[in-house]
Amino acid sequence: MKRIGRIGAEAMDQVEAHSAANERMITNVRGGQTVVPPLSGAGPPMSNNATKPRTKVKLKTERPRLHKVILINDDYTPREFVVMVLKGEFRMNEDQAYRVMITAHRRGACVVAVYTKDVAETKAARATEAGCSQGYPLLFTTEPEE
Ligand code: TYC
Repeated sequence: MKRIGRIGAEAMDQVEAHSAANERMITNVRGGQTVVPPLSGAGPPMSNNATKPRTKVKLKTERPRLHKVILINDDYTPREFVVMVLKGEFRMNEDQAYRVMITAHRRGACVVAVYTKDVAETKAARATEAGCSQGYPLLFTTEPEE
């Protein structure tokens, strides 16, 4: 009985020690990190460094990359038709549409506008189809902006 009692007491000490540590751990869980703070004597009084995350997490929200719609010149599509398509698909007035058309005509290509990838591709496809449906080789392409 006496022997059993002594072993029992040791076992109880161990249980005490473990549960005390567990309790300290459980009460110090912060942001997924479990930190057991020093029991005493380390650091200035009331400093809570051990429970604070050591690194700041800066959340970055990146804006979606924009894509250019580019008008390509050709020798067949009538100027007025290009202007009409630009006005219809890209919300341009006569003046803006004419400038874009004449720039593509003179230089070979002209950036029409920038949009998110989806919108750019849809508008380029619709505008190209508008020419195609009338038998013109009018072409709008897209490419990501740097
Ligand atoms: N070059 C064409 C012409 O002279 C007009 C035109 C301009 C066609 C721009 C396409 O992207 C274009 N009729």
